[in-house]
Amino acid sequence: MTETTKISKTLSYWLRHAPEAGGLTLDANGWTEVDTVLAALAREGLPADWDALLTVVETNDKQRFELSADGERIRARQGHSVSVEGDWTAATPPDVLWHGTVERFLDAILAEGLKPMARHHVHLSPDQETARRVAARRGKPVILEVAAGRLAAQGQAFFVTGNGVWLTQAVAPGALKRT
Ligand code: HQG
Repeated sequence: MTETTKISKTLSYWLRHAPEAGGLTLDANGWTEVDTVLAALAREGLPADWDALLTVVETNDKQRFELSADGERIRARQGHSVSVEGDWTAATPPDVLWHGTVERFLDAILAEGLKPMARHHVHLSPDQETARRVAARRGKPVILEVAAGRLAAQGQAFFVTGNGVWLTQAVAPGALKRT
C-alpha cells in the first residue's frame, strides 16, 4: 500500500468514524484543523506536510475529502457514522437513481427497503456504472433502479454531495426495481 493510500484510509477512519482515535474534534459540519491532522498523522507514523495532504485530497479516487478555501481545515465529504450535520445541498434528483448491492442482501432490501445501515444516509449513484462499482466491493453486483423523482415529488428529501453522490434517509420497497 502506498503512503498516500495509508494516509487516505487513516483520514477516512478519523474524519468519518472515529475522530477521537486521532485526537481530533470535528465541528458540526465535519471540519477539523489541518495542523491538528498533520500532527496526528505524524504520531501515527505517517508524517505528511501540507503538500502531501493536498496530494491525498486531490488524487483520492472518489474525492472523499475536501479542504476549506483557505486550506486550513479538512473534512470528509460524506460517509460519516459520527454525527455531523453536513451541508450537502438539498436538490431535486433525476427521475431515476441507482443503487448497487449484492444478492445476499436482496431479500431484506426488497422486503424493508434500503436503509442507511451504519451510515447516516442511503447512498445512491447517478448512473448504473457507478452503482456497479459500489456493489463490486461486496461481490457480484445487483443493480436496483430507484424511483427518486417520484419519492421527491412525494416530499422526500434528497441531497447531493460535492462529488455527485445522492443521499436520502431511506428508500421504500415500492420505489425499487431490480434491473
Ligand atoms: C445494504 C463507498 C440489508 C446496501 C461506496 C449496502 C459508496 C441493506 C450495505 C458508499 C439494506 C450498506 C456507500 C437492508 C441497504 N437490508 N442490506 N434493508 N439496505 N443494505 O457501504 O451503498 O469508499 O453503507 O445495499 O463506493 O454500499 O466509503 O453503503 O450493500 O459510494 O467512499 O447494506 O460507500 O464509498 O453498505 O456504499 P454501505 P453502499 P467510500
